[in-house]
Amino acid sequence: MITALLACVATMSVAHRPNVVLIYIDDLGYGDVTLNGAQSGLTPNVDRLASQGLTFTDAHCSAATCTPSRYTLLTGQYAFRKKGTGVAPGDANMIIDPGTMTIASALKQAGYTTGVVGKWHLGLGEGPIDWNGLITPGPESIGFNYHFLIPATGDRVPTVFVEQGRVVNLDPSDPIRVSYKERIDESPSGKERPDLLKMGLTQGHDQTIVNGISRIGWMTGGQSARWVDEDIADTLTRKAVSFIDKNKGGPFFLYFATQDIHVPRAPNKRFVGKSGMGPRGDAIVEMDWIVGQVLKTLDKDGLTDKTLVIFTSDNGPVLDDGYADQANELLGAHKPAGPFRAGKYSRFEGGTRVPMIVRWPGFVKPGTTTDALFGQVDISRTLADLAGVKTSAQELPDSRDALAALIGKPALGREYLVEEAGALSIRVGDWKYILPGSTSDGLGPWTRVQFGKSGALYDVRIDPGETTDVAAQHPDVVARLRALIEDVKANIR
Ligand code: NG6
Ligand code: CA
Repeated sequence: MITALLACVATMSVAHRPNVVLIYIDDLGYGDVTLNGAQSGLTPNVDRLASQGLTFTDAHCSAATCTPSRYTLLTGQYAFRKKGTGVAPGDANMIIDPGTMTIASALKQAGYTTGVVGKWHLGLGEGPIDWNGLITPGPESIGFNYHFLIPATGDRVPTVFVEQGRVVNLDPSDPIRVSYKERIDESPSGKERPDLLKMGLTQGHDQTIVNGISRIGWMTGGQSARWVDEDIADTLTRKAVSFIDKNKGGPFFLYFATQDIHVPRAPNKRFVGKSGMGPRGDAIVEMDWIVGQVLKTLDKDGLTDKTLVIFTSDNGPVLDDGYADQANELLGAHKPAGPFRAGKYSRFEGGTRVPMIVRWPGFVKPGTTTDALFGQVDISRTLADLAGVKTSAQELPDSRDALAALIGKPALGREYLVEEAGALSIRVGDWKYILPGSTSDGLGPWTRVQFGKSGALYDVRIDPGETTDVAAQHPDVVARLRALIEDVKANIR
């Protein structure tokens, strides 16, 4: 009797405290995976994950660029409530205040071992950062037991990894200095010596050259610590796999944020030429390999059945993002945003509607699809509640428990969802309303569209590509959605 009871309690706690692996891809568009229309064979591992899990057709990241999207993901607070959450420079200070409740600190409270591997882009330290000493506060101050980071992005200095607060492979006799204000680098810049570059530029990215690729920002020293872009996927994957192996006793939370498929797109030579679409497509193939390695590790460690895997992206797709890597020229029939308009940087659906798959054997029915409106803002509270952590209303303030939607139980999804790209738009059911102003259009930051004083209204069910503005026909809907945006901005609902 007692044994049966204990067994039952044990099953429950396993059920309610699954390991969690959150695979967060950078700049991956809705249409960049085969299951959403990309060429067959491009993403076999993502397809496998989908065949074992639940695919979302209407899931959204919280903003159309990296920093605000990640800020919201981790803190459950809309980035527009917090100053300084725009795309962060490589020497930005910690944007999330130490001690803030996050997915990591919530799960840590529940007894999880927590780790982040990959792109951070949420700032580090406090005041001028000394890259040669212990860099703190960092992820440890918001609940991560372990971190191995790209501090900002692949295209921003410093081009080094930071593990547990220290630059990896740093030779103390060759200290690192970083500046985003003045030139400190005496070696030729990307602007001066384009002939030294293996990848040309279209915009920006013309300062310090590292590994034949020029970057945003100035950096000197740290030669032995500088990464080789073509090896980043291997390095990050090794770290993620070893975190899983070490913590297989569980429960653990791994936030694995890839550099792929962000610029500079420099996949390992194993993947070069594999997509027929040049570096951007090959980076998708590399990204898919990474996913495969994670799934393989879970299988090998016997963790597949006890692990909730979430696969998604931080913002929509972009083609030319500042490097001349032929993303446009070699695109062919591929549609990075699927049927949706625009991509990264945009308030159109392509900016935030991203691929999302959830796998959790026994709880999520394999090979299913949901059209529920889902916002990544809800991931933090959903996981905290799942782990049984009590949080106050001030913590994870904009995040709601969306477990039913996350595991594909009949659920309506969010009744409204805000989409941030500087200014806001909102989805309510099939309505999509964009406030007056302008936003980026197309698959890059280069072209913009200006809205009239009523903004723009679309019915995304019949017009997923947001081609026909029906604001003039529905002034009542415009007024209602506009008021709702104002209310969300002013109040925590
Ligand atoms: C832009 C960069 C772009 C990319 C982006 C951030 C230029 C011209 N463009 O400023 O390349 O780094 O910032 O992308 O420098 S994100 O996905 O991290 O938000
Ligand atoms: Ca991004």
